[in-house]
Amino acid sequence: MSLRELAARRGLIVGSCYNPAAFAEDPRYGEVLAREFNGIVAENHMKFRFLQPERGRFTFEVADAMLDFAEAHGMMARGHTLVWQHSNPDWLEQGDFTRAEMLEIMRAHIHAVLGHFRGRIAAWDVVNEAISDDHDGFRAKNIWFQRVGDDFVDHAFRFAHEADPTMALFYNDYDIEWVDAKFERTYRLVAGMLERGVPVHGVGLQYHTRAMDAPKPEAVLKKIAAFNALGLTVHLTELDIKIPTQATEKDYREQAEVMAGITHVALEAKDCPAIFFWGFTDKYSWIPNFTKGEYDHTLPFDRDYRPKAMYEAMATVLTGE
Ligand code: 9MR
Repeated sequence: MSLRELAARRGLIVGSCYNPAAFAEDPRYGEVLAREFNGIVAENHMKFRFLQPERGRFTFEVADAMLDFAEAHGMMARGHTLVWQHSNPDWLEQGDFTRAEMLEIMRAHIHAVLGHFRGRIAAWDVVNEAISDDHDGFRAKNIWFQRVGDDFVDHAFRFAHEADPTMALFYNDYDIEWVDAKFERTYRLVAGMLERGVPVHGVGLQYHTRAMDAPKPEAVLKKIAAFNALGLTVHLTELDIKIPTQATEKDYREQAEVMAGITHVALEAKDCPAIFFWGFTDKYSWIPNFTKGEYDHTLPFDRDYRPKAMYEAMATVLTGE
């Protein structure tokens, strides 16, 4: 049985990000993606610079083609991402805009994008990676924070809710599952939003992790329970599990154990119905490049689309054995 069949029987979505170049150049990519996964998210092509390369000119074609594929194969789609400090077009980065103009750009972008994809996407990462790693509050370098101020996140969620009141709206970030300070900052952010009546419905834990020091399942369960107690759902949104490029059998085994633990977390948590990998084949992972060759082999399939031990570990836990 495929991962998606096993997951569906447990009420879970198991998804992957989508790379249109890989899809175009390698027929096995689409075959395995459709066979094994019931969830999809654009790795890059729903980011601001791809959707609105010039002010007021929107390019939806690549994302639409991905959604056609998703619908043909009964896959749930996540939207990633509306407001972020990276992957913005030059006109936005370099433009000399006032606070009022920035808010109007944010509003117009969110309305156009949510309007265009209405009915085809189940959940949006409205704001991505806004929280600082080393101090309370937002990242100093974020253009939205710099030009709008502390309330930019509230505005983004309000615009998104206005544009599509049925949409599940997520705050998405890395290390929430791992670093206590980042979890606490995220918790304070979303709890504050709820107190202010800002429409937020979920938190995305990206879960870019390393096998050697992955967070303990019990600790992650506690963090998810805290968000669930606020009435928020949790998705694991960008999972990959790094092991050294020169990996040993032991590294693969350790990786499989981490994968089993994460699958248990999603099954046991009150409300954590989705695990999305950041890719599914090691052939197209961002990690080797990003870590300058130090880490690799982060995903359930190897470069020849052979399922690895971490795939089997997930399947076993989903089977309930
Ligand atoms: O994997 C993505 C890579 O191809 C892009 O160059 C990069 C910049 O847009 O974004 C990567 O995806 C990131 C995701 O959007 C947000 N969380 C971290 C991911 C890895 O950097």
